[in-house]
Amino acid sequence: MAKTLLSVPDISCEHCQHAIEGALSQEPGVHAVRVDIAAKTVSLDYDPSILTLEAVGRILDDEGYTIASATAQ
Ligand SMILES: [Cu+2]
Repeated sequence: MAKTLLSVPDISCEHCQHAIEGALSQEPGVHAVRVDIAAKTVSLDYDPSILTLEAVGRILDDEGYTIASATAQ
């Protein structure tokens, strides 16, 4: 299990929160995903043997969001 904090500057409202949480929460390997609208961050608990950060980046890209940085927690 890994925890990472993703900085996603495009997050601006509840729509963004629901889009990102909805897309990631159904992904195999994701244990928990929490969007903080004010901080513009995504807190992600995931299994790196199932899901890579590169794959997370592509999923967010499909939703229209770009990860600015990822910090392991
Ligand atoms: Cu939004």
